Amino acid sequence: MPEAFLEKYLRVENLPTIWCSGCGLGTDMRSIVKAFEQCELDADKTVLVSGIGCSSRMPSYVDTNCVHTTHGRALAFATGIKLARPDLTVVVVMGDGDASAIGGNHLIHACRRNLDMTAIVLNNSNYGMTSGQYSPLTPHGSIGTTAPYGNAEQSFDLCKLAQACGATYVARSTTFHFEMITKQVVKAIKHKGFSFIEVISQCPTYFGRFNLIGTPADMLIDQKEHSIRIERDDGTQQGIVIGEFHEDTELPEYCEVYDGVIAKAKEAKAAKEAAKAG
Ligand SMILES: Cc1ncc(C[n+]2csc(CCOP(=O)(O)OP(=O)(O)O)c2C)c(N)n1
Ligand code: SF4
Repeated sequence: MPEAFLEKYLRVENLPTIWCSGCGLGTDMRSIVKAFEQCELDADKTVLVSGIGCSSRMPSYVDTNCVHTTHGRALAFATGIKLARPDLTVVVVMGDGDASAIGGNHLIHACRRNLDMTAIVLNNSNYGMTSGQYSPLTPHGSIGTTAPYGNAEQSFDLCKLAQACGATYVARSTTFHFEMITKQVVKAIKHKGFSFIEVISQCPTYFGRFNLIGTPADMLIDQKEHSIRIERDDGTQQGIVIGEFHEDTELPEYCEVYDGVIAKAKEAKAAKEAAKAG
């Protein structure tokens, strides 16, 4: 018998998921919908938007309004939804390839606009759905189908990018730290502005297997052992820094700024018409 919050926010009739055994995405989804429950979200006033990829299958299982869009374009769709209906809670889930490669430019501009939405990147270090090609977030030297002798490129810190581009809430967690995911998603949903969360998630089928990390449980232990909480990060250790990196509650939210622009345009039009009339 699933827990009550799962029945409330999941299409239980669509379970089990298509995700491989030991994939992090099931745990990530549970943590995300637990946050929905803690925020007491009205499912009819919530929209979950995704691109294409393993992680982007999440809207098939979440029982809110859902939009499964094109690869790399989830944030563009979400922007349209939020501008048309600012009253809705908009949450976007993307894969690392989706968000940082084909959708990288959308991410930059969504961050700088500070629209009130929550963007969650489920970073499994590769293109899972298309069988393990390297993505911009695949660690240097790792093996992938397109990097059989080791990834020659350097990966980069997506949280630092999001913060530099203007996201007003930025955090990172891992699937191992599943309660931290919920905590951060609650914070992000309640935050008025663009929230960005990266979750390091295991893909045992491709990334784990190619890189000989071991079982899915070994991958979770790896996440645990390589994580450094932001409070204990002195910059000298190698690993995944997790926690809340940035929160700005002062920067105005885009829909509100845009309402101001519309009001000014209407005033200018009325003044012009009045001047014309006499
Ligand atoms: C425009 C476009 N380009 C490429 C594809 C093929 N494609 C489908 S899923 C995917 C990769 C998904 O990887 P990622 O975004 O990291 O998500 P994951 O599957 O790892 O969760 C690609 C390249 C597509 N569907 N549409
Ligand atoms: S391919 Fe990887 S990311 Fe996709 S469902 Fe399987 S384990 Fe998960």
